[in-house]
Amino acid sequence: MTRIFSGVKPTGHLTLGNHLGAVRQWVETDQHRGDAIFCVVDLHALTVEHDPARVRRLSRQAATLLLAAGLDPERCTLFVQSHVDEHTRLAYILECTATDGEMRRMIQYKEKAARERAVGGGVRLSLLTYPVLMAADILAYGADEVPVGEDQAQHVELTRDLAARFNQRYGHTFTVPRAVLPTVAARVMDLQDPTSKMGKSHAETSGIVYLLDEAEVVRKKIMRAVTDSGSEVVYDREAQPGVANLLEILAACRGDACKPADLAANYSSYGALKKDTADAVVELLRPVRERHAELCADPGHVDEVLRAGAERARGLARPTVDDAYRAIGLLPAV
Ligand code: AQP
Repeated sequence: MTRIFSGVKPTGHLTLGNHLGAVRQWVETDQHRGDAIFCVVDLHALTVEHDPARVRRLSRQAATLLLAAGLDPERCTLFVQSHVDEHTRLAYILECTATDGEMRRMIQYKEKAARERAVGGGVRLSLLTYPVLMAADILAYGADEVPVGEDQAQHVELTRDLAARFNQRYGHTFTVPRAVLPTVAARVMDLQDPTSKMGKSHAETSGIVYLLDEAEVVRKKIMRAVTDSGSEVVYDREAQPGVANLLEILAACRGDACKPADLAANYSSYGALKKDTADAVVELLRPVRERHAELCADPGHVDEVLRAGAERARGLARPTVDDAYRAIGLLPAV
């Protein structure tokens, strides 16, 4: 059975980008077709300036939202990264396999380090090494596939390199995984700045649709989306990034067979496109918000899902991590 692993980090409230780029595939496809493991990767949220109480709150909210979006604990494993020590145990071993040059080439590191420097903060060492922890998250479970948005593809590529290098040096230990990107909306852009990714930790929030935004807020944000200087609706990511972003969002809401370029032919004005996109997003998110409210009324259920998920995850990860310790030359504990 295909083993699937992916995660979401509690650095902010989950966005439409997280949903269309990753979570929806987990819910609609991945949990039905393989042994799917999903994780709230809370350790990754400590790599930038953070508020401890907020990270704790957002970790619970992320887990609750994943269940609200439709992850079914009978069909998949859901847990919090810091509840399973194997991730950090393996990360150190992989740090001994990676080079600092590889880490410094990571696009997210360059962007986030620049952001931290711009606000006068130091850059945490963990921001540099975070892709190695992500590799450990994936390799500990022998994942074959990693369903992610486009922004994470480079990190999965690094994971593949590290797994292959370790196997070649120390003997076959890890499955070499592959990234699986959605066919549309692999990179949902900010509605106010359609040349930047819609990111949950961005300070300026008017271009970001959050899964928990009220319907009216969602409508307002989409109706005010920056469009382009022409008036024709065409799908061209370079020349018309704002319109292309709306077409991708609408196509993704309508389903896999729907293509942004085909949709463009139905519109002669930006206003009509925005209205249909707003309607589609509101309908997509309505059940998620409703289910989230129900789950918030039953926190014991979420706790139990996370406890059982961590227990299963530990059992799966431990043998692989023990193998890696032995292979790299560490004396097994007796
Ligand atoms: N804008 C996006 N479009 C498509 N997919 C996206 N993802 C994130 N943003 C978009 C995908 O969502 C999954 C979970 O993301 P993450 O929690 O690992 O965070 P991230 O990739 O670093 O992006 P965020 O959500 O914008 O967080 P911050 O602002 O903290 O960097 C991943 O599969 C990701 O590709």
